[in-house]
Amino acid sequence: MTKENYFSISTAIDYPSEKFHLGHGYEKICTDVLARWKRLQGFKVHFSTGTDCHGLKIQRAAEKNNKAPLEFVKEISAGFKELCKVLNISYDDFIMTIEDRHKKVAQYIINELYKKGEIYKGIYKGPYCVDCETYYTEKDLVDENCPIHKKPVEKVKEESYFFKLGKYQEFLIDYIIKNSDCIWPDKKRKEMLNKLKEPLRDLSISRKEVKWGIPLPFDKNLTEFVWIEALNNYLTTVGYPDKKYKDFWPATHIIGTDIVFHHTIIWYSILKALDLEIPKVVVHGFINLKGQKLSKAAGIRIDPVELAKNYGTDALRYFLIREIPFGEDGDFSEEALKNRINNELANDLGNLVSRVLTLVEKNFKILKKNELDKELTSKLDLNKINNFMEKYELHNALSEIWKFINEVNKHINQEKPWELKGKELEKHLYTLLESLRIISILIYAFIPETSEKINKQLGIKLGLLKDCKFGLIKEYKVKKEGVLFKKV
Ligand code: ME8
Repeated sequence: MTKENYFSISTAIDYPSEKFHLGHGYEKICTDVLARWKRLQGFKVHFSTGTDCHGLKIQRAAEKNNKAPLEFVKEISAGFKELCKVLNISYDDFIMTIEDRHKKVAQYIINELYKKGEIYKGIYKGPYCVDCETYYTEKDLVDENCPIHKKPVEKVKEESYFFKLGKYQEFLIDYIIKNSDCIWPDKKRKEMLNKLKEPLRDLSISRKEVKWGIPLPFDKNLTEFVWIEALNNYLTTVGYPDKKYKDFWPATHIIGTDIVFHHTIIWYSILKALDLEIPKVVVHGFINLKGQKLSKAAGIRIDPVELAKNYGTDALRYFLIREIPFGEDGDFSEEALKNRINNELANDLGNLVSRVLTLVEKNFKILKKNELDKELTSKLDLNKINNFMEKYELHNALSEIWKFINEVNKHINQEKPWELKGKELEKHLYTLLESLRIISILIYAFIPETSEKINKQLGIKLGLLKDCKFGLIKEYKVKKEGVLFKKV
């Protein structure tokens, strides 16, 4: 395999300061869909996720729970791992930043920057929001509060090391203008270019008072600022600085709207300073509940594990991707979830599979390859689906797949195969089985368990996207099993 066949994708690493919520689940599902789609395209994929274990926010959360930070982050991180399992997230690496491999990489990177003269010592004075683990200027504040959390900030004044972020202003503007697809969606790219109209300040990268962190290799009394350390996780998981990291670098980072600055302006500058390639940053929207931000403090929390247990993992995955246009904020509603399960999953897809398999089982032990019904096969527009996926329009890709599912349903209603006999029936049913096989490939990235169930009933193995051609299977021996989706 050449480098062109490798693809690396990551989610943000979550703060294990409290239990996960639906927003975390949503990000993992979107990333999983993209990772599985790349595998279907034949890529060798590296997909990483994990938890961001250090810093003041975690240190305080552990104290509040009367736990040592290490014990605390291990416990909460186990919950995030369980979340991945329940949501059927096909990650290759789950990193916790307390691991030795990460400590080594983080210390190596900051030391390289120090040796290159990118870091100097000074005094940091200014507001800091612990919830965001972010330094602000007085100008950033809204009514003296953090612009994101709307809570009072802390005033920090301490000896600190600084990364020469300001020096990268021109590079960033030039890079982000020239690489029009480095940040998706484009409105986020423009937002970052707008931020770059203001002069960038150098960035404090160490904390004196925070003991729960990775010590600076060149000044062991200080710990590394958690954001800089956390961003390094993306290099840890691909094995940097060992040469083999190059196969999987640069990665594509999937993140939420609140951390674009960190992943572009800060991360791009660090990578440039290290002479490393710049990753692509893909930004999804936020999930709200009745227009309100999910927040434990305000009692607005939706548990994705509970939803998956009540409605099924695939139903939840399908709903989130289909309902919320990727890149936009969206509202969660249980009513809308139920509607989509009943109509699109149980009726459109579930009934289709059940109808076709019943007809085949009733009429044939083995159904051999046959002439195709061109009227139906011409209804599938693979290019359109592929193009939507390339443009990160996941909701439109799903909707286009469903268009085909409904074309197949319509075709059955019109042709009434239960009235056909002999050659005509064989031709008709073979085309229907081939349609189900292709549908099972196309839905795999979104609802993998359902795809596997369909394949099992068809008596075949899951194919790749290149197998989405009608007429590939020589003979079918189907075995119908229970319903795919129960109505709710
Ligand atoms: O930001 N809807 O961790 P985090 C959708 N540790 N996505 C949401 C969301 C919501 N309601 N709430 C949060 C951090 N997210 C850092 C990342 S990466 C080097 C360090 C997303 O636990 C959020 O945008 O606060 C982020 O991408 C991810 O969940 C983790 O958020």
